[in-house]
Amino acid sequence: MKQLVFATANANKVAEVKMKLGDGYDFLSLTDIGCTEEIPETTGTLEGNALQKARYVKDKYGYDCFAEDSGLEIDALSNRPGVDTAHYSGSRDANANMAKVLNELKGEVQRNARFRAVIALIQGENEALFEGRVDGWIAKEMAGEGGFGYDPIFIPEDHKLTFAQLPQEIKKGISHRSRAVAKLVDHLGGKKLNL
Ligand code: ITT
Repeated sequence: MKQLVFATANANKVAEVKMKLGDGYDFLSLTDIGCTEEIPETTGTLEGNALQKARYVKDKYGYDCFAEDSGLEIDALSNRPGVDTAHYSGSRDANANMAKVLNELKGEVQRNARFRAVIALIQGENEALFEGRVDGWIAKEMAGEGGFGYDPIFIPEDHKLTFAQLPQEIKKGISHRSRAVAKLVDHLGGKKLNL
């Protein structure tokens, strides 16, 4: 069975992708290959960062792999936090990050936003990118306990509740990550990954 590394240190991403995929490839985590250092993300775009993470693993460890970079883009904030989503407040604390966004949008009626995910896949010499997005808007306050990151303040279109309030099965069906992963699976010839 072909081996493929998912180059992420974010256990929530692994859990969400796991829910989405079945068997077909032998999936390895960064821990499995002994990669415990922080992988640089310095390019300034989701596409660039996803490729940077995947290339790092391919170059340093030799494995075929895929990496994902994702972010929240808010229209009224000129698409911020974008690549800075993970540490927008200066830390990775989700409550502090959401509080900063809510504060910046105080009194703002135009609250349109989207989550975007870009997956970079490297197999041998070949590189490919897959994008997924979900449109929605930013709630007035945090609500819900499910999910992770900014889920308590993101209401996906066609819904009235945040990603943290909605059943995770619903998030799985429409999320930016699920949509990008669906394209990845298609590209791999419909073969599913064994996570
Ligand atoms: P890796 O780089 O190791 O994959 P990371 O958490 O640093 O993990 P990113 O640089 O891609 O990942 O940052 C994306 C951030 O966007 C993430 O930390 C969350 O704060 C937020 N985010 C991404 N997907 C999300 C989702 O489905 N729900 C809520 N927040 C999300």
